Amino acid sequence: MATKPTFSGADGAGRPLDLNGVQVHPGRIAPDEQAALVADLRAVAAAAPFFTPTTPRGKPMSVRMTSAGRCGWVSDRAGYRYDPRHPSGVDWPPIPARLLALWRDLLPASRDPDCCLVNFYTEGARMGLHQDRDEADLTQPVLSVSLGDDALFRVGGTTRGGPTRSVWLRSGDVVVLAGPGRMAYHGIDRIRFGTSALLPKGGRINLTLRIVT
Ligand code: MD6
Ligand code: FE
Repeated sequence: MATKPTFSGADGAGRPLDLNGVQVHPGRIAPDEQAALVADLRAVAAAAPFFTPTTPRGKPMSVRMTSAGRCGWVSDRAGYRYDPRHPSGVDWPPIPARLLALWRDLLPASRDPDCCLVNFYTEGARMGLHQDRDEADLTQPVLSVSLGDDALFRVGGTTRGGPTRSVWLRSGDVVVLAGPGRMAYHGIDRIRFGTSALLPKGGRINLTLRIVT
């Protein structure tokens, strides 16, 4: 059973929204800061180019990925894991300072993240319902930033198959998975391609900051 999607800002811009313990902060990042983040990410992608991960069964994922920080997320025939290097063998570039500042602002009690995953969605890309559980300490929060086109974000509970709620994430929205929401199932059902002018060729970028080690 899924309820009708709401808009992230439906409760009034800036007021956090709670979906099964998952916090959505609508419009947390101002437009000029979003543009600066995109410039930071161009530098990340120049050092560590986007690649198409494959599932352990060999199926290419619809999302392209890269990472920044001490480790990055990779997936191939050997399985899902964090790895200290990009598939090409180079180190991942550092996490942009602007993202560390955002993390410290929203999560002052946590130590700094050591990994930033960068997911790129073009038209038709999606991400199936999943839990974030590849990190060593599952009590540490995960923070995500949405940039570019609108995305339909679905959040369930901590078991698969239960009721879910959906919300449209827009450019500049921040999502925090912490406390009771840390192990909630979540995913992206679809992208509304061309809804944002932030990325010149359209699409959506999602950044997730985590403490992996
Ligand atoms: C996405 N987000 O927004 C997918 N994971 O493209 C995630 O998988 C996610 O938004 C952990 C914490 C926050 C998230
Ligand atoms: Fe996730």
